Amino acid sequence: MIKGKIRIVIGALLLLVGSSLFGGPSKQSAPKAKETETLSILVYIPGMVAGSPPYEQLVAGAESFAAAHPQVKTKVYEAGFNQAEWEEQLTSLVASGEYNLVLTSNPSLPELCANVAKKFPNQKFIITDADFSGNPQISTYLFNQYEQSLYLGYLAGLITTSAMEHAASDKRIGFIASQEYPLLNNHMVPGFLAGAQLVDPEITVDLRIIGNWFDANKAAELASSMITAGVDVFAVIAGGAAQGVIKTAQEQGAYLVYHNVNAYQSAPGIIVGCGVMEQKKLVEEILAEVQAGKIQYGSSKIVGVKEGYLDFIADDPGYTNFVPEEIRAKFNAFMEDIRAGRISYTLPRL
Ligand code: RBF
Repeated sequence: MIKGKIRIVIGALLLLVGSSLFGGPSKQSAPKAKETETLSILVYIPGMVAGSPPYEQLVAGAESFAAAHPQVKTKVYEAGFNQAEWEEQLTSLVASGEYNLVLTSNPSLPELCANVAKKFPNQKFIITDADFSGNPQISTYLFNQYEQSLYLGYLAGLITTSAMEHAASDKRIGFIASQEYPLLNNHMVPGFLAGAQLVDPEITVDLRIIGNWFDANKAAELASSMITAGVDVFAVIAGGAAQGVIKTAQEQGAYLVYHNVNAYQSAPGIIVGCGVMEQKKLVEEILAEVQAGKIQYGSSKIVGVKEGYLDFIADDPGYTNFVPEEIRAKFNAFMEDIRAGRISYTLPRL
């Protein structure tokens, strides 16, 4: 008994000594030099923040990091929806020389940043939701959207073949997107179809393009004509325009499975499955690495479910109250297989 206690005390002492030796919390340890330097970050939003979950989370991550680190300053710049102006806007912001780092997010940004980088060889760029390597000024992080689309497609497949209230008999699910780009065409739509076809190979995906990231009326019209054509479950990647799809689904009776964010409460019984993309967490971690001087430029990293940056929200009443037990059991088992790496697939090239 006493021997046991002595062991515990010695163990605790060793832990204390160890933690101060190996950089654990200790009153004497001075902050690392890097952490006292000012870090000025331009959070460059290619669009508008409101209504776009990836951008809302990008800003939230940068601002929460800055709030916890007084020497970190952030400036959020909303570039708006005219993509033809983005490069010029970014060039003049970088030309001010005010920012140590440009932090931005979307798959079209690497080429644009590479062009700006050529003119400003000391400027560093971090781009999430993008895949680009080989430029020593740029670091990228890609969410595995094939994987998220695969499991949301599997849920859509279970629903479209079910007896749920709004399920139709056509085995047709829908994907409404703002514009076509490689991540959408090569990862998200194929993943969504592949997931649904794991349930039933006869399921097809009806893909429609809005043409911009803000027109909710156009999105609503597309959704309406798709429902008439037999679509009963939608995925939507459309920023603020997604509201039009949600409204039409509520009015005419159809379901949505939602990428990236918990949206159950905005349409209970209609939005019946939500994925999550941990962009806020990723940004906080990246900025900690930047500040510690550990960030690798020139490289690209892909993150998904296994790494803890994508998942599905299965404990929300928007899911548990509206999706029948039988479907949830099948879907939850599939999600477990995804988490454990038991679902094999080849990630298509972008
Ligand atoms: N997603 C949004 O939520 N809002 C946007 O305004 C937006 N604009 C985009 C513009 C371009 C040119 C591209 C390629 C993607 C855009 N995305 C936008 C998509 C976003 O970056 C991401 O790929 C999807 O949301 C899937 O996670």
